[in-house]
Amino acid sequence: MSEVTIKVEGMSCGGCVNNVTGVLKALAGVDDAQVSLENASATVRYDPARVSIEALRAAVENAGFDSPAS
Ligand code: 9UX
Repeated sequence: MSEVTIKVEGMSCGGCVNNVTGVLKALAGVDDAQVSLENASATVRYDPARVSIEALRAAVENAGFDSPAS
C-alpha cells in the first residue's frame, strides 16, 4: 500500500466530504480515504498496482470537485 495526498477543491460542507470519501473508497485498490474540508485535500491509502493517482483525481473530478495536479 502507498499513501498520497491529493488536492480536493470546491468542498463546502460535511456532505461534500462524505461524497468525496465515498467515491474514493468505492474505487478498486483504495483501502482508505481521509478527506479534509479545512485542508481541501484527501489522503488516500491505495495499491498503486490497482489504481493510479490520476484515477483518484479523475474520480474526484467526476464527483463535481476540482483536483488539480499537485
Ligand atoms: Mo455540501 Mo457538497 O452542502 O456536493 S454536499 S455543498
